[in-house]
Amino acid sequence: MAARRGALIALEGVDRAGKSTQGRRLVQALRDAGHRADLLRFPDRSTEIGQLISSYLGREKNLEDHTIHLLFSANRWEHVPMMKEKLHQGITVVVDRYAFSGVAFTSAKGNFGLEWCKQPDVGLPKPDLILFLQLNPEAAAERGDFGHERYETSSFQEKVLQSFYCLMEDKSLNWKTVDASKSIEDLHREIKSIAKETMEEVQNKPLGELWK
Ligand code: ADP
Ligand code: FDM
Ligand code: MG
Repeated sequence: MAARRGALIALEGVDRAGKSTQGRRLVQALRDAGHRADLLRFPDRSTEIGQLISSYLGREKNLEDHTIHLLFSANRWEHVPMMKEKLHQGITVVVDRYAFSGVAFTSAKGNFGLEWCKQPDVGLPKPDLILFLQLNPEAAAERGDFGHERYETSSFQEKVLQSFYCLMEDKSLNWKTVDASKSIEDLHREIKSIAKETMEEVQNKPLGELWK
C-alpha cells in the first residue's frame, strides 16, 4: 500500500480576517502534535516572479492586468513540484491564499470573466479543504486601517468578496466557512479540529487536480 499522504489545506478570506495568523498557528499546532506540516504563502515574494509581484503590489511597478494575473499563477506553479513532493512524503501543506485569491482579485477588476481567470490555475494540486475566514467589513476595519498596497480599499475588497462567493458555489471543492470574528484562540481550535479531520479523511486518497 502506498504511504499516507499529507493534506493540502488552503486559507482564504477577506483582508485582515486572520489567514496569516491562523496559518502560522495551525502549522505550529500540527507540529506540536507530532504531524509533519509546512506553511506556504501566496504570493511567495522571495522568488524572482514573487519580487515582480511584490513591486506591483507596492506600486513601484505597473503591470498590465492579464500579465500580473499570469504572474500570480506562475508563482504558484513554480512551487508545485515541491508541494507534490511534500504531500506525497506525508507532509501536510497549509497555504495562506491560493488560486481562489487569484481569481477573486482579478475578476473584481470588472473586465475579466471567472472562466478566463481560472484557466492558468487548472491542474494545480487541488486543496482537500478550503477554509474561508468570514469577517464583516466593520469588524475587519477595527483590526486596523488599510496599508498602501494595491487592492487595499473597501470598495475593491467588497467586489473581491462577491467573487469569492461565486467560487464557493462550486460543490466539487470542499469549502468550509468559519466565523473569523471569534477570538484567535477559539478560531484556532476550530480550524485545528477541521484540519485534523481532513488529514485523516484524505490520507489514503489520491491528490486531486484543481478545476479539472
Ligand atoms: P490576514 O492575513 O487575513 O490579512 P492577519 O492574520 O494578518 O490577517 O491579521 C490581521 C490583524 O488582525 C493582525 O493585527 C492580527 O493580529 C489581528 N487578528 C487576527 N485574528 C484576529 C482575531 N481572531 N481577533 C482579533 N484580531 C485578530
Ligand atoms: N493576490 C494574491 C492576487 O491578486 N492574486 C493572487 O493570486 C494572490 C495569491 O495579493 F491583495 C493579492 C491579494 C492581496 C495581495 O497580500 C497579497 P498578502 O498580504 O501578501 O496576502
Ligand atoms: Mg495575511
